[in-house]
Amino acid sequence: MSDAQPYGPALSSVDPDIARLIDDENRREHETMRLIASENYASRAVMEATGSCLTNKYSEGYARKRYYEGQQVVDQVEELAITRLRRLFGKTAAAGGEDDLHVNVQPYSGSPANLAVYLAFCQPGDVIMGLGLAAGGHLTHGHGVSITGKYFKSVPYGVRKSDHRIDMDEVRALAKEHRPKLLWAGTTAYPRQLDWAAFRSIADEVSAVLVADIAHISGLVAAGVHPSPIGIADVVTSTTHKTLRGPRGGMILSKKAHAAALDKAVFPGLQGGPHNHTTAGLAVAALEASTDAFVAYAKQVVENAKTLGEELVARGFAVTTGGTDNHLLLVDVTPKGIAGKPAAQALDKAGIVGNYNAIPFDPRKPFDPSGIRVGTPAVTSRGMGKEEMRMLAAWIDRVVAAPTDDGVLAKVAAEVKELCNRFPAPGLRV
Ligand code: DSN
Repeated sequence: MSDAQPYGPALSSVDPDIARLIDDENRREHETMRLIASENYASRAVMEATGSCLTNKYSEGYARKRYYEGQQVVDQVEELAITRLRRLFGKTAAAGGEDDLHVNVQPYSGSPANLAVYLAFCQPGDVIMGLGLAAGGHLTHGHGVSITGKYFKSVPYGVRKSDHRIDMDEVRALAKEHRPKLLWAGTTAYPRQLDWAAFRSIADEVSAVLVADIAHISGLVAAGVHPSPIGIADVVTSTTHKTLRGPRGGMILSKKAHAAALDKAVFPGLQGGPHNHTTAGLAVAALEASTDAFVAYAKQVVENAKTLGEELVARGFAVTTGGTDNHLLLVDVTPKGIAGKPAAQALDKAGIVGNYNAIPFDPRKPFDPSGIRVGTPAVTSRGMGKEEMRMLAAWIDRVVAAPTDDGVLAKVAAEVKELCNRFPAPGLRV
């Protein structure tokens, strides 16, 4: 069956334009150092599952309780994904293990997963708290431009000016003053570990629901490289495609007491039919993440980020908090006489793809900030290590020193491509 050719004409003959664009993207992903901290390379196995006939099936409801017939196979796919994720994350639990772990694999991505949490626990106007976007938080943790900042009363907490770390004393003081219904613990641009126990005790003091959003670090948590909030937070949300290296999707893991409310919030509260092809890809990713090879990968992600940080600091860059405990670095490039946006744009031309990013207390505007965010999940998936991180830091240094010199950018791009040719990326056609 798996050796059979798909029935019907190939994409390249039906739609040569899209086929060509996919080829172009395949080439771009192969030839560049991908440093966007939220990106990765899903394996060929994950992509095969994601690009399968499961995309054809509607399955509103949950396994064994659907609103459409024909669920003989899809129920098994969803149950297998859940079983694997409960095992994977259950073993990281501080308490309760997999026995007190409920998993919903249906959220379309991280933002819908987070919206489902609001729907399950909050009423419009309720107070919620999360790390402010400018300090490294996520839009859906209450930012003003997000529905979560419009429908709820958002009280953001920040990081300390002295060391750019989350100020748990401030979190406690704000929580006691504002009595949030929900307390978010989660980040998108924060290079340090989160203290789940400290968040738990603050949530308990004010009777808040504690939600850990581990979208960026779920692969590190699964591998035991970052402390786990499972068994500590009431609810844990995540995307599935970042360090976890699965398909583009979302999931919610919670204590069993919250299972019914969260399931109801995802469907029928927020979504229609689940994306079964994504669920299958997630099941494959959970299997892959349960291997020793994945644990070694996750350790190397952190090692690579540390090495890259040290090498950048040695070259005169300012790295917020002085380094990293996880997969990313927030780098203030202004000491090198350049702002974040032109630096990121010049690096992109040189085949080094990150994103410009505000640093905490950034004196510059969000569209033209002081920093860049770089992460090591994708380059580590290619098998790159310490030596390649040293080369990367040297290239970054050369590029920011000559951001408008097309000759320098082209030379670095050629060297980057040469290195990338030696490290084929999972899932890509070579
Ligand atoms: N867009 C993701 C990131 O880059 O961090 C967060 O959702």
